[in-house]
Amino acid sequence: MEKIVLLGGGGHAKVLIDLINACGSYEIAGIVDAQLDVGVSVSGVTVLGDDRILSELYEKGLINACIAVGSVGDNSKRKALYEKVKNAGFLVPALIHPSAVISGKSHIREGAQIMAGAIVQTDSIIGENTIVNTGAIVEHDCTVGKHVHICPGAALSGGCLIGEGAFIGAGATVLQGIKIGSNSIVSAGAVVINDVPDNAKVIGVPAK
Ligand code: JB3
Repeated sequence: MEKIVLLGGGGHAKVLIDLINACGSYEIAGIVDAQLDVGVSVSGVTVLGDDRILSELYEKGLINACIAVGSVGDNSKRKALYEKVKNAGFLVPALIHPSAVISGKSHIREGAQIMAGAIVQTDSIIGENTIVNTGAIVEHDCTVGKHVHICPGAALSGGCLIGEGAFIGAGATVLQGIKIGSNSIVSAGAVVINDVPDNAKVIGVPAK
């Protein structure tokens, strides 16, 4: 079984450890995380060191990486880590929980993370390094860009366009055909009925 290293050893990492173990597709070699002591166990996975050891791991043949740092509002850290490991030659496989429902006509790009109970419907695209978190719904014909976070329980109706780096908060709803600009934030529980420009933040019902 191929090995994979996780970047980050916090709450998001624990969810991913559970996902990877449920999939049985990779053996988790360990975690790199500067804030955790070497040898500490996170959900049974050992901390190996910090990001400085990634090149050494790669040279030893560990070529798969997982961006296990989550995001709350700002996806730039995830984007930076993804680009860093890609530039170092790592593969960043898409990870899909076995309980997720993924249409055979959807497209899940490299590094995307589809958590337990999530649904991705037909003809939708999930961009590189994007999280579709627990129980989130991406309806038909959506295009979700790179480095996006669709938080737990959020729902995108049909035909939505989500820009790179956008953050769709927990339980938010985006109506049919709505465009959410890049790096914008839709707050938890918001109901979006109009397009949102780049770098904006909207809250409430209806979202403003
Ligand atoms: O809301 C949900 C369902 N999950 C949240 C997730 C999406 O984001 C979760 O509740 C948290 O809000 C957050 O999870 P995350 O990122 O695991 O948060 P935290 O528990 O703070 O752990 C982040 C870990 O990443 C810390 O141990 C940091 O030291 C580590 N970290 C930060 N920057 C890094 C880096 N690790 C590496 N390897 N490299 C970094 O640059």
